[in-house]
Amino acid sequence: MPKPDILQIGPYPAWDVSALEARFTLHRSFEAADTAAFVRDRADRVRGIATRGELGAGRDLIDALPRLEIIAVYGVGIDAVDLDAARARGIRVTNTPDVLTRDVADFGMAMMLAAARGIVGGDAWVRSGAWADKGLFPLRTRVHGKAVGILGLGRIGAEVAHRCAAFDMAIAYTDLSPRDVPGDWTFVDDPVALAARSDVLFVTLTGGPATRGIVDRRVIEALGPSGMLVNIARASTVDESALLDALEAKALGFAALDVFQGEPALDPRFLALDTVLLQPHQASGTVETRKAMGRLVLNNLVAHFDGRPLPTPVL
Ligand code: 8YV
Repeated sequence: MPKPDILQIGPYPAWDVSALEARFTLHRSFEAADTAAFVRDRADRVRGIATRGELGAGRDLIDALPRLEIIAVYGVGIDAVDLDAARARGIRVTNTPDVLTRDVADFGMAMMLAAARGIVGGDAWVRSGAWADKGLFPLRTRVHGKAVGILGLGRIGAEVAHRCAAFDMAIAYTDLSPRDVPGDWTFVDDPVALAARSDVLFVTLTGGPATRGIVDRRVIEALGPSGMLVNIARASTVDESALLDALEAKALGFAALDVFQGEPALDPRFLALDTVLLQPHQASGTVETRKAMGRLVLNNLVAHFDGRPLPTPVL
């Protein structure tokens, strides 16, 4: 049996590439000088797409592949996949839920702690000699005991909330409806009201049209000059120009961000601010989790082409 042809549209670690190549013929479109021509040349063969959460698969790509059967996403977010286009053609879609949840939550906590306590600036203070030259590092803000708001109490949001509980933070959350949670977690049905009562607001929403721009100017202003926004979800959930305006005007205290519109080419206005912590979309980026994500991509593709049930189907 010939190996099925898979279009790989973003980079994976070497261990995933070799595991995939043992079962499939990989066509690495992200390395091609002319991506459209590369895809066109293989359109009559490609039966699967292996993609990444932030890259997904848009309608143009799906339409360009008449033999496409499955899209395997290396990531939990499927907002960049055109699900309508896939559904209309009966194309299966898989993602990598659960395996990354706790790493993403850990990273959100690390961002909050680093931002509040000036960990990155403190390191620079030591390395630059400022400690010896200028003296003590400026005082920063406490985390424990503060009020945290969790915008989106899904798997990742709940893990963030449990971690915040261990830091004695008062927990409130907004979701479509109240969830089955510990008795001292408060449901707040409006994001503006959630932001107004929070010192730290975590964005843990799924991406996509339903959550686009939920963190708007009103939410950001309600969080206020001493508030901190932590986004470990998708940039689309935040009105980024309102966020930049508020940071520049000091109407928002701080933003710790792992995701950006148009990433990796983020808005240069971010770089001029000292009230941001900027991270390269790496919340799930541990060897352990990425290996588990890669295994799920492989296992979903293999199951599909073997005619077995998919381990983690979306469609
Ligand atoms: C990954 C993500 O960094 O899971 C997601 O949706 O955005 C991240 O975990 C990304 O998918 C890797 O491509």
